[in-house]
Amino acid sequence: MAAKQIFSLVFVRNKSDILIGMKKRGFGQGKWNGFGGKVESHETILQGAIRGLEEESSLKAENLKNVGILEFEFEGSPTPLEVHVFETFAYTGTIKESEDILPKWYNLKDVPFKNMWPDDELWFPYMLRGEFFKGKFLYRGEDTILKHNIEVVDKPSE
Ligand code: 8OG
Repeated sequence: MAAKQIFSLVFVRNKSDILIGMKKRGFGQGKWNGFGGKVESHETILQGAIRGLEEESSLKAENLKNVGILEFEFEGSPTPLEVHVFETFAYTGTIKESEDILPKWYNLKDVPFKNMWPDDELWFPYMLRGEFFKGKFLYRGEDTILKHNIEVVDKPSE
């Protein structure tokens, strides 16, 4: 199996709402998701998360908190993805649409799970409860989960 690819995924929150973005092109096109992307080899995961949020929304995060880890395998692909999920309630800047992403606030009661990665609906409740989670998913294509497991684990030390 090839080395994992490391990704960041950042959600900006307030008490009742969450900021997500519609991916306009590339991997995950047409889906609402948090912000982020591949972590570069010269940066820490946290630095990658801060950069990914800024590139895709123009917001600068303060106090990013790691809330969970997701592992994805795709049938037929030798390279698993490891996605480090963060949230922040504190940020500066003004939200801007980028070439790749259209950002939008959603009330937590109206999160558009039907137009998101299918795994999100399964682990969002852990994030919203503040339980550090570790999820593993085996996908067929971008729409079918063949196998999954989610558990609450101790948060790794930073
Ligand atoms: O750079 P790019 O936007 O292509 O990075 C992909 C982003 O999508 C990155 O933030 C990690 C995230 N991501 C996956 N798979 C899944 C998934 O199943 N659910 C969610 N919510 N995000 C995912 O790569």
